[in-house]
Amino acid sequence: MTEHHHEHRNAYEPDCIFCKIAEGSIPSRKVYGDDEIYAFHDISPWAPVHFLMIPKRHVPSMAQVRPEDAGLLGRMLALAPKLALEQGCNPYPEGGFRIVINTGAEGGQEVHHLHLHVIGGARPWLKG
Ligand code: DGP
Repeated sequence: MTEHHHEHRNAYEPDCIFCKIAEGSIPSRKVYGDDEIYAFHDISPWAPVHFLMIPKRHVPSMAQVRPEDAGLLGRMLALAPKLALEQGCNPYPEGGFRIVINTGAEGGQEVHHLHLHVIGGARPWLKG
């Protein structure tokens, strides 16, 4: 992937796999969808519950987030607990979940379309 793709925040990036998942041209196991947010099961889960939440609009990472994105990010975070319970996470406080946003190479980001990992259903695990 070139710098071009890391910097641009167009509505749709044709080379982005999560843009294709959001529009349905790459299949995924849907958890949730609305006008601006899509959620789907991670293809290689780290725990019994592991889904990803993405903005449908292409934002490469947290590094490109702007003040005008605060509402969208807030809606994603506010939605996560409801989806986590629906997907089988146990209730707080005995259960719960973890939300992870890998950002950039040193943050462990592999797919350059902003995504929240929502992970639970078991005691702590770490990636890798
Ligand atoms: P990250 O390292 O935060 O960029 O994690 C990317 C995650 O995306 C990783 O856990 C695997 C998942 N993933 C990658 N490609 C696909 C795909 O085509 N479909 C699904 N469902 N998940 C994918």
